[in-house]
Amino acid sequence: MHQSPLAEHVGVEITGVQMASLEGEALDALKQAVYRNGVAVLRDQDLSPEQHIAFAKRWGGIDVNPFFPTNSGWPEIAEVRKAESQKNNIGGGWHTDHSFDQVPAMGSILVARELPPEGGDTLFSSMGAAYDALSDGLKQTLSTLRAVHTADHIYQPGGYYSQTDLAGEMTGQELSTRAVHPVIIRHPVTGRKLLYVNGAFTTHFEGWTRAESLPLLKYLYELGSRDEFQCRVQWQPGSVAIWDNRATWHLAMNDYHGHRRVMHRITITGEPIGA
Ligand SMILES: O=C(O)CCC(=O)C(=O)O
Ligand SMILES: [Fe+2]
Repeated sequence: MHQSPLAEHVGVEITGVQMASLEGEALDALKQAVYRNGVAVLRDQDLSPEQHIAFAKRWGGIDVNPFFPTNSGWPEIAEVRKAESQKNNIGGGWHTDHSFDQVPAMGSILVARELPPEGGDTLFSSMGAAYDALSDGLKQTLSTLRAVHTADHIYQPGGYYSQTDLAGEMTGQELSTRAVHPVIIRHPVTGRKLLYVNGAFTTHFEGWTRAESLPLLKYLYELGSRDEFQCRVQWQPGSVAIWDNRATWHLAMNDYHGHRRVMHRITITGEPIGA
């Protein structure tokens, strides 16, 4: 297995690996690469949906996302799709998946299925680097805070995603999501300290009003999205990205209007997170 960094703080490209047959020590090495680099990109994988599911099961449990269309034909696979006629995309703002769950998903395995002729890259940002860049004073203050996360404003009828491909799935759905997490968490495997708020799902600090929380949250959202903490994944047919939701944010670029893009996502079960 050969690893080469995608950027200074986040992302690694891995070659010399076929995921379909990966197990044992080689699988453990790939897991470590994901935990330490936040996201790993593997090229030329030619993974069938069945192999995608089997790989995810070898990694750990699968979280089936109740919000996404499962019209890929496999209930374990969420189809992340933008049609030619759509304007908004899924994941178009900086976020980390499932932070609104009290035990958030570990991460996802995203397989490129249909790509636009150009564009449609995915950006990742390092929450370890964002934490490290804080002053000692702000680190200290944030270490005493917890934040509330919800997805109700996004997934409920009339929410932001009603303009994406998820719309049909969401109609009439009564969903309420809420979790409270420390603002600074420790990575459950590496022990690295990480900033754990995100602009999509974190609404306020526990015990603070939203108005009081917003200025500081906005500062943290700006910090976390600085160019120097990012890497860019350019998809090719056969590309697969595996990311860690605790260690990174991600953003799907929405710069290919008029073209279709289809990705297959499997979300891997996580473990309790804490300070
Ligand atoms: O389509 C992408 O590149 C990523 C979309 C996203 O946010 C996700 O699958 O979690
Ligand atoms: Fe996402």
